[in-house]
Order: sequence, then structure tokens, then C-alpha cells
Amino acid sequence: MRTYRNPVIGGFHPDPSVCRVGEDYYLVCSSFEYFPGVPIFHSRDLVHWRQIGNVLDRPSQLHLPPGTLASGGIFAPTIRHHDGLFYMITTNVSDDRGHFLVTAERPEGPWSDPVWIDLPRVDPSLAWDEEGHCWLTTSGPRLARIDPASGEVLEGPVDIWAGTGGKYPEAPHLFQTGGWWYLLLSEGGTERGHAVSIARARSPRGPFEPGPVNPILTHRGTSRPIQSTGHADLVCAPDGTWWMILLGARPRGYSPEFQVLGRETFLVPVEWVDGWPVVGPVEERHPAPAAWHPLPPPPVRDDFDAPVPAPCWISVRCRPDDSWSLTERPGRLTLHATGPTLDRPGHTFFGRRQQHHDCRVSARLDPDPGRAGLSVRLDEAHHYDIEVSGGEVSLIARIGPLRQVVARRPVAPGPLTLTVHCRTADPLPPSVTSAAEAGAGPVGVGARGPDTIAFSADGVLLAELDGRYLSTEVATGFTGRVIGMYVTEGSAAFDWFDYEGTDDEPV
Ligand code: 6LW
Repeated sequence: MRTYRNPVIGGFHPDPSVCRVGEDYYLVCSSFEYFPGVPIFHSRDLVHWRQIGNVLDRPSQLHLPPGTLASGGIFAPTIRHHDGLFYMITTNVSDDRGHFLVTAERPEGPWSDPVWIDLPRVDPSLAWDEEGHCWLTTSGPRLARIDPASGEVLEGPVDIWAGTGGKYPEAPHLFQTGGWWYLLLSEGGTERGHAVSIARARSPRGPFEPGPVNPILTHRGTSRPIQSTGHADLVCAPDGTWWMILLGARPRGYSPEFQVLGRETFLVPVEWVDGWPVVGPVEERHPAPAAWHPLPPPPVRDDFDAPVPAPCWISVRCRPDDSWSLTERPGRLTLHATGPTLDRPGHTFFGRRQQHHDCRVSARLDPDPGRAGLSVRLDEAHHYDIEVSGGEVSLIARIGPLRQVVARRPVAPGPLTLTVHCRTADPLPPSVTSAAEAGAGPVGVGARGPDTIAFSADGVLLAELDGRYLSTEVATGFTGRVIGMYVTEGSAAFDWFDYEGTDDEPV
């Protein structure tokens, strides 16, 4: 039997939302303080996803002021298709105008400028009834009727079913099927207590009756390798099968576990029993959907030969036009400094999400004669940087309030290849029932180095650091690791950038 591998989109891709148009699926995720925002993916089978763009790709759609905190900005989006138009609705929590929606005829864009909806809370979602009414739900959860063309609130907001008592009832989505309106809801918080619950009513206004078994999905308190499962969306395939797309995390180590890739996107089949969805647990492998459309593996190297940056590239808060160029030196990405340090917003950075526990990243650069390098970042206060300047290559570690140059050595003038190799130890085998039983070498603080990040220049190792300081447990926040090129003084030209994930089994 054919199976597929979870996660279906690895790395920092949380709060997924999905819709289907014919045989095509589209999926969006949160993007927080990064620009462009809201990555959008396409698939024909729910398993193989290709990023086709970013919904918010210009300042008129996405303004993240310099004061935008890490993990501020763009929270959970919802994507829907109605009456020939795609809708993406989300919240910019660093802007006080509330939620906004944008529309497009084609999912690749262009997407419209925002229509603002002056309602509080987060996690907006949209659903339409037979009369053409547009229903907006937010965390709480709350229900309002809106005019999606103007953003005007026409009815409500009113509180609706708030789940089974878990904290943060959020990520509500309404679905109409079999004569019922189902309200899918996440509760328990986005960490290890995360859960998905369900209720239904004859009308979106309620009253909602909880399902016979709630939550319908949670991994809390289990030793399953996939944790924090929640923030779910549902989709029905052309063959009538139902699927849930949701976020989860893959913690490693023990006491406490730690996660470096952030919250990722998972897929799990759904059965309907007596009019209620039954789902989970989320396994690393499930039987595949009927449709199967594999994609070629993504290229390891970006040669910077294309006229526009590939959609995977993200910058922090903004990407001023005069801070980068693909044409100044053809075949190279030229970056110009906009700020003197990675420790504060305002710097020039082009990065991509770390999507594998084991990956190798390299870039060839000519610092020319600025200060430039490669950074592995969680936020301004948690990053490791290998950088070239003034005839030296150095490795800088910023962990909370501490900043230290941990290694340096001279280098010859001219282009240089910088390499970052991230390795996270495998999770404990499922047979292990306690940390002491792990048997994976000596137990005790510092006894194992389950996460390492090695930095080299022109193939010569500069130093290897403990990667756990660049984890959600240390840095906190909603994102995951991003690895990228930066310039903090002068300019630098990057000839190519390689990203190779090496811990993946075949899909
Ligand atoms: C999001 C909330 C959540 O708004 O985390 O997991 C928040 N769920 O629904 C940020 O991603």
C-alpha cells in the first residue's frame, strides 16, 4: 500500500489553511515578522506541495513597522474560494486596524490591497451560506456577518461554542455538510496541550451541540513523535474522502524536549461516523490519498539567475527596493546594508526556513569589502552568524542578552564559501518509557549534545555550537529557524546559495 510521509510541509509553516478548487488544492501559513508574508502552496494530492508565491508581497498589503516584535505581524490566515474568487483573511497584530482580507482571481496573484474588518481577536475565517451571506469567525470563538467587499460588519459579533474548557479556544472554521454547520475549533494552546474539538448546528448562528467525543484529536501527554497537534482545517477531496491539515511539532531530546523547526504542516485522514468526524492520531506515515502527483525535488542551488527572487526567500519586516538587486551583477544577489547589526530590526537579510533536522547550507560570497555572512536565526536575540569582514571570518553567537565572538581566523581577500551544517539527534525510540531508560549514552545535564550547528569557511571548520539555544524552548515565539544571507556594512554579492535537507525519507 502506498503511504505518505508527515510533515507534508516541513519547517516553520504553522496555522495551515487549505481549500480545493476542482482537483487543485491551495494552502497558506502564518508568516509573523517576515516579508513577503503568507506563503501559498499548490498541490494536486494534498501530499506534494510547491510554493507558488506569497499572498502579501508588497508594502501596501503588508506593513510591518520597525517596532514589530518577533512573532508579531501576520497571524493565522484562512484561504477560501467562493464565486470564482480566492479569499485570504488574516490579522496583522502589529497594526491596530484588525483583520483584513485580500482577493485574487488566480492563486499566484496578484492579490488585491486589503479590505479591513474592524473586529478584535485573531484567527479569522470565512464561510458563505446559500443566501450568499458571508460569515466571519474569530478566536473566542465569535461569529459576525460581514460584507466582504467593504469589510462592514452587518451582524454581531456574538460568542459561539467555546470548546470543552481548554485555554485559548481559537482557529475556528465553519463547514457546511450533510445539512449541518460544523464548527471546528482548536483549544488548549498551541504548545503540548493543543487539541481539536467539534460542534454542529443547523445554522451558523447556532446553537452548537458538541460532538459525542471531544477533543477529536490531541497528542497531549503522549510520547508520540509528533506533538502540539492542532490549529486544523478540513477539506473534501474529489473522491469524497475528507482530510485534515493541521500544525504539529517534532520535538527532540528530553527533559525538556526542544524543537528547532517550529510548527510544521501535517496531513491526516478523516472518517465520518454517525455524522461526526473521527481523526488521528497523526502518524509519521499514513495511507496515501487516491490522487498521487509527485513533484521533482526542489533544486538544491539558487544561482540567482532568475529576474525575481524565488518565493521561499524572506526578509525581516521589510525588503527595501534599494537593499537588494539581482541585476546589478547579473547572476548574483547583491545586498546593501540597511542597518549595522542583526541584533536589532532594520538589517538586510535574505533567508529561507530550515525545513529538515539535518541540513547543509552553503553560500559563495564576495564581501566587497563589507561585512556579510550567513545567519541561523530565531529572532534578533537568538542567532549564530558566520561572517566575513576586514580579512577575517568570525563566528558570533547571540543568545538572549549575551553576544560573543566564539571563533575567528584570517582569510585571503576574494570570494569565500561559507557553510552551516545543522544536525538534530533522532527522537528517543518509542519503546523508551522514561528519560533514564534512554540508554543513549550517559544521562545528565550536558551529557549529550543532541543538536549541533557546525560552521566552516572554504571547507575548514571554524566551530560547532549547541543548537538548542536556537530552539523555541529558549527563544519562545511562534516561528522556527530561518537561515540566510545578510550584510551589515557596505555590500556583498552572493554567487549562489545551496540548501540540502539530508534527513528525509522519500515521500
Ligand atoms: C495563532 C493561534 C495559534 O493565531 O497560534 O496554534 C497563533 N495556534 O491560532 C499564532 O500562530
